[in-house]
Parts: sequence; C-alpha cells; structure tokens
Amino acid sequence: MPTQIEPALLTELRGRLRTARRVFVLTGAGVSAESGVPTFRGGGQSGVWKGMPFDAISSYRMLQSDLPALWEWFDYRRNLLRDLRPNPAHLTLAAWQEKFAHLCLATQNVDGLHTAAGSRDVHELHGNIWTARCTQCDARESLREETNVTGAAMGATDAATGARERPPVCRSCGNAMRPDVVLFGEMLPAGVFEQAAEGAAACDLCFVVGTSSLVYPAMRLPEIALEAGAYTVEINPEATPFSALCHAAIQGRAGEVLPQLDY
Ligand code: BV8
Ligand code: ZN
Repeated sequence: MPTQIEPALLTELRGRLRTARRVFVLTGAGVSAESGVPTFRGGGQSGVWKGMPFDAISSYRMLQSDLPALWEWFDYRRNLLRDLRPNPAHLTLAAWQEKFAHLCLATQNVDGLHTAAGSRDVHELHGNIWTARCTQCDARESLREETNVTGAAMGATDAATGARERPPVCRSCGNAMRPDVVLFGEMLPAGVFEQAAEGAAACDLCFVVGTSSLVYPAMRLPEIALEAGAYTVEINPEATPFSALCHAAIQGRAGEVLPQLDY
C-alpha cells in the first residue's frame, strides 16, 4: 500500500515548499533503498558481512589491520550497486534544485545515486565508493570502469574486468590505495561538514530522509537546522531518535512520499 500523507499535513507541506527560499536535505541509506541498495539498519536489516557488523568492517581499525578485507567489502558493495539506478526520491530531490533559490543536499551515502539522478554540488559527507584514494599522497582514481570485481585481482590490471590489483597501487607514489570513504573513527573530509552546516543553519525548511539518525557528526546537521528555527520534516517508514524532535515525521518510503510533495 503506497504511503498516504495525511491531507492536512500534505497541504501544510506544499504551502511551505511553495514559499521556501532555502531548503536543507540530509539523506541516509533509506533514500537508496527503493533503488535496491541494502540499508545498514531498519526494516529488520542489520548490515552484517562475513559475521561482522558493518560498522566494524567500515572502520579505521579495519583499514589499519586488514586493508585487503576492506577492499573485499567495498568491492562486494560496488558490485551490488553497479546496475542500480536512482529512484523517484533521488529524482525529486534533483528536480528541487531548480525549484528553490537555495537547496543544500547533504548525504551520508557513498553510492553516488544523488549525482546520478542529476543533483549538483552534493555534500558527500562520507565520501564516495566509486573513488580510490592513496593512503600516502592523496592521489585519487576512479573505480567506475572496473566491472564485477570478484575477489582480489592479483598482479596487474585484470584483463577481463579491468580491475586493478587489490589493494590498488598508487600510480604516483607506489603506495597502497584505499576506498575514498569516511570510515567509523575517521574525521570527515575538511570543509564538507562545515559547508553543509552553513546550509543547515540558513535554511527555513529541512528534510531528513531515510536515516536511522544515529551517526554523528552527520546528525548534527538537522539539529543545527532545528536550532536555527527551520520547519523540520522526517521521512522514514520507521520511527527514529529524531522523530520526536522534528515538526512532522512522515512514516513512509522516500520514493513514494517525496514525489507527492510536489506542488
Ligand atoms: C567521527 C561510509 C570523530 C562507510 C559511514 C566510538 C568510536 C569511534 C567513533 C564513534 C564511537 N561512538 C560514536 C562515534 C562516532 C561515530 C558514530 O556516529 N557512530 C554511531 C554509529 C554511534 N561517527 C564516526 O566515527 C564519524 N567520525 O566521529 O570522527 C573523530 C574525532 C577525532 C578523531 C577521529 C575521529 C564517521 C562516521 C562515518 C562512518 N561512515 N559510511 C560505508 O558506507 O561503509 S556511516 C554509514 O552509516 C553509512 O554512511 C550510512 O549511511 C550511515 C548512517 O546510516 P543511515 O544512512 O542512517 O542508514 P541506516 O541503514 O542506519 O538507516 C536506514 C534508514 O532508512 C532506517 O531508519 C530505515 O527505516 C530507513 N528506510 C528504509 N527504507 C526506506 C527508509 N527510509 C525512507 N524510504 C525508504 N524506502
Ligand atoms: Zn600515492
């Protein structure tokens, strides 16, 4: 049964969207759920891989202790993502960029689906799974052209899949490369949080879409919007710790709710 927004709330939200000048949106894994991307939590899911919770694998400690295992985990996720496409939630948010004087979109996701949907200047708080970064010299390389990396491709680039050896060796300095994502226990890239925080502090309307609202500093952003007096809306099929703090918590799927808000 598609999500039905309570009529009075729908009228209220459409009215606010009609007059909004600055909108801030924070998304999490749930915005990609209808594209087929598994979430980490919620809906009975708990991101577990090879018996380890995802926040143990996606951690700085794992980077230090077992870089090949970290690559295997991200190769597995990239293989899942490869054929997936943006869903109506991503597409609606991309269309909002033309509707408002200022739309600030920050995402916790690393899947690149907001950009694929046409959103520009996305604040990727936790980096991007499609890029490798050198552990020493900061050189970056795209992983887009690799197809179906299965296991560790040893030696030079694998002819069949275009996959680089694992861990890829930096072409500039010869050191090992790592996934260009922010792991648990790591700082966010300089500037990305601060820029998103400016958008949150200046907005008059804030949406929090598809996040379990547990991860910081990302969740500071809607808190900043609330503190700045923004009307704040959560969209999530399940309640979260943020549900009681916002002005409206719509229990529904992002791909069904966001398109209904179009006025
Ligand atoms: C930092 C990239 C400071 C990798 C991610 C102890 C030790 C170390 C750190 C900490 C600690 N305790 C707390 C911390 C801080 C930690 C943190 O917040 N931990 C939490 C879990 C308690 N944060 C950090 O470590 C951050 N760095 O604090 O550095 C520091 C200071 C000094 C020195 C060093 C460091 C870095 C956090 C970034 C981690 N990287 N991603 C990867 O992708 O593998 S976070 C990871 O979780 C993903 O990005 C994911 O997006 C994010 C959050 O999860 P959600 O997006 O919310 O996804 P989730 O599955 O949880 O929920 C999905 C929701 O969608 C559900 O609610 C579901 O109901 C809903 N849903 C489902 N279907 C739909 C839907 N909604 C709408 N529509 C649908 N159809
Ligand atoms: Zn290098």
